[in-house]
Amino acid sequence: MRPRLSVLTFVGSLAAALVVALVPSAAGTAQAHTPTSKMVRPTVPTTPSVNTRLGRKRNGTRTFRLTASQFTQRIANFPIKTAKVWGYDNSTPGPTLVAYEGERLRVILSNRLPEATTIHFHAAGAPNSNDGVAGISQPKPIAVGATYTYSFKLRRAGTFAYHSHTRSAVQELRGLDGFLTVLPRRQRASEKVDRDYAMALQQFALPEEGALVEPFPPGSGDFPFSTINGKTGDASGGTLNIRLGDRVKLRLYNASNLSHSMHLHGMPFEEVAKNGYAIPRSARSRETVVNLGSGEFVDIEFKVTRPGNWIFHCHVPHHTSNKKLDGYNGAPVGMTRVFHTIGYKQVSPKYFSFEG
Ligand SMILES: [Cu+2]
Repeated sequence: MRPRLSVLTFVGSLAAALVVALVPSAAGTAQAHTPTSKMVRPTVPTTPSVNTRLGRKRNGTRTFRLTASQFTQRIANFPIKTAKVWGYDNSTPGPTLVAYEGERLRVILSNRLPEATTIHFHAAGAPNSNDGVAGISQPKPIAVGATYTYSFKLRRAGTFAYHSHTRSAVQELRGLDGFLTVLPRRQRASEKVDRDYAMALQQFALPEEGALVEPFPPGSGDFPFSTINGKTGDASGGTLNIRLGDRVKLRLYNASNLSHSMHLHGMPFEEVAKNGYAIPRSARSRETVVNLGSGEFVDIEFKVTRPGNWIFHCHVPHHTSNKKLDGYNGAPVGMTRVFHTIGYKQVSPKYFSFEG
């Protein structure tokens, strides 16, 4: 598509009519006070600690192959390191699938779990035949060892998910979920972000090092390991590095059993989309905390206006500890990430190597 500028011009002093004209960008006149409508390709999101897949595109269909299985994942540095989880391609959350509006999505799932499963594509507009609800829209779930193909058209852009819809209480809470992000082919340059991060909120209970995740822990809602993208803050590997002036998007997905009040330090943000639909600009406001109930999605955006090491964390106090324990010198762990503005002093590496 050819880049264009919208030019607002006052025509005639009597009429003072407002005329919106489209001219080639080469003309370059009188655009200083007008919003640009130049169209650009959107930033492809990254999912810290998790792979991003663009799949294989052929004749308008984008194909992804996934294998569901049980495996061991590093989720924390203390007081345990690893858990047996269920996920896709040896990752929980599974790889982030990135596709573009208007494409046909094809997902070929191989089931190497110890039990039958299905995939549901949350809020992505699948027809009922591909809705993946065991016993209802998919009467026969995918048997152990079998392969099954889902396919449907992605009619609109948004932040969505894929997750098991078979024995959800067990399979989702053991980790069978991931992002499906559908991007517009082009967007206004003024709406493009510099950084685009996807963050899945999960919680795990397990009795001991390396144990299988327990979906029904004793006590009500006692999930002692709260994670973003399958890792507590201490095990996240380092800061997320951003620059002053950047516009940053966070795509949040609550894949856990409980609600999370996500709070950003240092700068306000705006909710720009909720549960797969954009929020019009006129309805946005500055915020510092956003609560996500189970299964909710919120895209937030902020402009990096202040240098520092700013944490982004769940404000439920229990969710910033690892099984009731704090991090290095009392730092928050659990459902926490650290944004570092490049050029500012570094966070102590001891935060990321602390083992209790
Ligand atoms: Cu929380």
